[in-house]
Amino acid sequence: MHMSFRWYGEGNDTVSLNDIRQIPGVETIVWSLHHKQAGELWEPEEIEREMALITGLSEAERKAGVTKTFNADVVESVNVHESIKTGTTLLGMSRDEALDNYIKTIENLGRAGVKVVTYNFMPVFDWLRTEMFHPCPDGSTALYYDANVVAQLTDPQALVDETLNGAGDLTMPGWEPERLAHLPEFIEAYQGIGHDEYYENYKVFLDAVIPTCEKYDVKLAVHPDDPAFDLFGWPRVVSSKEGIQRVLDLNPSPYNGLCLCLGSFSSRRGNDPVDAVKTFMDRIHFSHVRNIKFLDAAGSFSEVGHRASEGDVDTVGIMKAYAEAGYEGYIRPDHGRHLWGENTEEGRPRPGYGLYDRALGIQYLLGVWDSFTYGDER
Ligand code: CS2
Ligand code: MN
Repeated sequence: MHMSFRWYGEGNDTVSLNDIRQIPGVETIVWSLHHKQAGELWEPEEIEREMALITGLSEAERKAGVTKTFNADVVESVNVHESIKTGTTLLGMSRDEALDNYIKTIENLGRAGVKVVTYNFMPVFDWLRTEMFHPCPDGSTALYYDANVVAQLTDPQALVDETLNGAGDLTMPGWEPERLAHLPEFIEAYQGIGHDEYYENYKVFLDAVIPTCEKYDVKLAVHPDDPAFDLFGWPRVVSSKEGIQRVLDLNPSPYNGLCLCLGSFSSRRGNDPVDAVKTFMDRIHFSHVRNIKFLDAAGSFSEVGHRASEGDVDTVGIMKAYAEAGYEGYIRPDHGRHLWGENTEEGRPRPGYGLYDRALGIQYLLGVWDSFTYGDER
């Protein structure tokens, strides 16, 4: 197993590579070219530049005697253009053009040595929360989902206007103001697309991309829907055990795999994360391990610390299942709470992506892992 940490890049993250270096056990930096829009081609030079930054050391670090380095094996995410998900031409891009750019991007990443490419297949938006800095009982803040608020809203624009106080304050990926400006076009493009049609479009994507993944040894890893149920009447198809199985069956190549995010998966009542790990082990290339706590019958939840007893996700059972299977893929803690001065007005981190709670999460996950593997790996 390779422990990893997500980093948003120089000047784009409140956490530095040097901070991450000091967290015991981190081998891999999970990265992306965050300025790229869905559908855009990633050029070899920009890929190499970012990877060199991640895998190298600065002059100052070298002088100070630092020797620990990272690999840049995992990309999260290369986002999928809406034309691919809807099977139409959207925002001036045809499905074929978007597929072509995706395929070339995989080739460029593979040539540069990247092993896993994560993506999601959620309609229009990435993850959704109703609050980014919700106060927790211990004085920290965390990402929060109020199911009652969402239930009262009929369309995403209302969520933006009424709950998130206007697009200017949005910090969720996929909810950028430029994207929201096209909401009417998205709504129209998704007319008539139910779950079956969506799986068909998904298959077109996989069948187009997987041969290149095989050729360049890049494993494709889908992140479950977050939260794991339909929103605004749009189909979400990576939300349950059955849905995931269907996605894996769309293209049976082992390169068609999962970034199994157990926090996202567990947001759907009845989903069993430990069972999912055991069931899909052979196709899990990357995994996010984190915890959430349900707050009411409607399914509202708060994100909580990684320890199993903090919430409803059995993070010990998850790590035990990985350890017993001799899992050789990548794991990262996912969102953390904001601690120890991270939740002040000045210098707030990207929601969920502060340093401290993710560092604590790593130490917990590694502690659990070691308790099941100690002796085997020495
Ligand atoms: C991530 C997702 O921050 C997060 O919640 O887990 O944004 C994830 O990176 C994407 O859905 C994968 O494409
Ligand atoms: Mn995740």
